[in-house]
Amino acid sequence: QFLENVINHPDFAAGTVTTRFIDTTPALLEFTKRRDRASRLLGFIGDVTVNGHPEMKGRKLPELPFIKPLLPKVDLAKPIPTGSRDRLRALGAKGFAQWMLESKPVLMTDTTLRDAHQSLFATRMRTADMLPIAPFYARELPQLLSLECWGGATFDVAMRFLKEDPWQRLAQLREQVPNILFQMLLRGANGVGYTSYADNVVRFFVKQAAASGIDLFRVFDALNWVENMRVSIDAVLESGALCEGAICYSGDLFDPSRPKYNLAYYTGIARELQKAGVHILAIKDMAGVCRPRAITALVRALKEETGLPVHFHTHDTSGIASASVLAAVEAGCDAVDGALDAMSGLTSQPNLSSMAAALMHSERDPGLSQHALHAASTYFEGVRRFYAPFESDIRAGTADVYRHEMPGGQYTNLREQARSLGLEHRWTEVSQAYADVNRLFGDIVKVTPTSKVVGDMALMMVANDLTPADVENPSHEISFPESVVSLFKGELGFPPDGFPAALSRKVLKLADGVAPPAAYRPGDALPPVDLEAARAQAEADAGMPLDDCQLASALMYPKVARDFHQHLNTHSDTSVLPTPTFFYGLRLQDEVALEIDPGKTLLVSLQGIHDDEAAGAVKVQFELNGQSRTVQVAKAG
Ligand code: 3PY
Ligand code: ZN
Repeated sequence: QFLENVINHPDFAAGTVTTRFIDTTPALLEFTKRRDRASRLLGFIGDVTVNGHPEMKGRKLPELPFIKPLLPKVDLAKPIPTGSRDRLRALGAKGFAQWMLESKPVLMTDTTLRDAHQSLFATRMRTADMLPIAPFYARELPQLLSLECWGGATFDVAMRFLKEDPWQRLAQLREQVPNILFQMLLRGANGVGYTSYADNVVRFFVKQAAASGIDLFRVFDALNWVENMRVSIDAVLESGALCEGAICYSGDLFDPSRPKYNLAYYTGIARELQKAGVHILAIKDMAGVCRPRAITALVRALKEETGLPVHFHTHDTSGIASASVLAAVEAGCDAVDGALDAMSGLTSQPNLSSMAAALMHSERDPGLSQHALHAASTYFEGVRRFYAPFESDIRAGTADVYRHEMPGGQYTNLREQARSLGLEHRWTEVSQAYADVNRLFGDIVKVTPTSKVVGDMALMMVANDLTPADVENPSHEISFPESVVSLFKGELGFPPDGFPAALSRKVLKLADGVAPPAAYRPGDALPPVDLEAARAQAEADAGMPLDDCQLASALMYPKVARDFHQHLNTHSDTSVLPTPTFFYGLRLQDEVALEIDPGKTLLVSLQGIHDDEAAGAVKVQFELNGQSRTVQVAKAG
């Protein structure tokens, strides 16, 4: 092919080339590189077609082919209207917060691209399904406060399971949506991971995220410990982005039997966050247990106490979360979260479009086009079908959430973990164990990563048929999950009242009378990471040079990033595959167009599959841009 390129090149044909022709005509090599990428992609598609996608193993496959998601028409020639991002640029972060306070219309954040799919189908939405609708958002929904599209579990899942680069997703979305704020969820000292990171790693990560296009950081701490949020808050403030300090909601404001989570608890945190310099307060109701009466009291109290704008986030696991959102709006809440119809409800956010409709013609009408919301939702209705195997089989809201208090974003992931341990049929026991573990741990805030620790312990108890009494019994030997030991050592920080002393002693194997660790900030115990040494190591692992964003990935998830880079080396960038091809391969005569570089498209169709019994392999025959190509695929055992 390379020789063919040389021969066919117009300069060569015209006889005007010198001996430096190859060196000075990089397009020749580009073509060869592209061809190499094409072979690697065909290898990947062939493998998935013959052996299935490893992620689909044991799952119920949907009916194929899919109906193509209905993409609303968008006039790309139409100028992009100004939006919240332009306003932030004009006013700066403090001015923007002031504008939020003055805005009569309630401001709305659409979580479809982050929390909604995290909470409905284990964070599996691929970039390929986000990009096509992005220009529509920019042109038809510029009144949105923000698009929550990054952070939380999306960072890890993108690399680990979807084999795509979260930074590339951010850059590609940013290119399409220059006018609406991009919002991310940052787990404070835990970054976008499940452990505590050195302060300089957290700072480095925030710096890259802000430089790559995040405008609004929602920062929380899994134990509501503001001291542990300070490094990330400072890094966000330094970047010039909007800093939203989140208060995680637990318990019930009006339950006299659980006075720990009373109004004074929340207003105290709000005051500390304000002192730390946040521009906005978020009430982060990760499980969806904040009842309408509670949110009314909370919004009023937080606004009165701090004068900061308040942003309410909840989940619809109970089926009645929109009542709380509307109550929040009524109480003067400045901004609220929701997800587009097709991506709302159940463990996801309540329905943004319906809430917007409910507020129409009121003083707080958010001014969003119902027509545009509906069109965008119709697109996601089609997209969601691709991910059916990742959905859990819940059909209705349930008041049970008030008992187990499992975050919506964790629900489908924990069910996934239960499935992989063969415990899915014992899900009711798992959710009861989850509530039991919370009580054993001293009624803690449960949100990533503390919720993962509670989930790990619950799974362990069910797998080993352990009761809460067994766990508490000092003479019943138990092998606690590593994450539980780490929690009790304080590696994720400490709740204000500490962990229960007796259980701490048991988990940490301390002798009677020995005091459990006193509170300390985990970041103080972690030496700064030598970033350039880490880059050298990560580059050696990856077998390629890494930029600052890729280094940030490797700092958060060394092994996941290494595996991801190996995937890139083997298969090239599979994020260019349409989702049905990525997860389900091709069927005979299926044809897909893969844009591997801007304007460079490969047309691939499947022509035949032939068993080569003797070789224990399968020959998969494709047509690639009109030419026949065969790849040999080893048959999985
Ligand atoms: C996350 O940290 O991923 C969450 O969604 C917490 O609610
Ligand atoms: Zn959430």
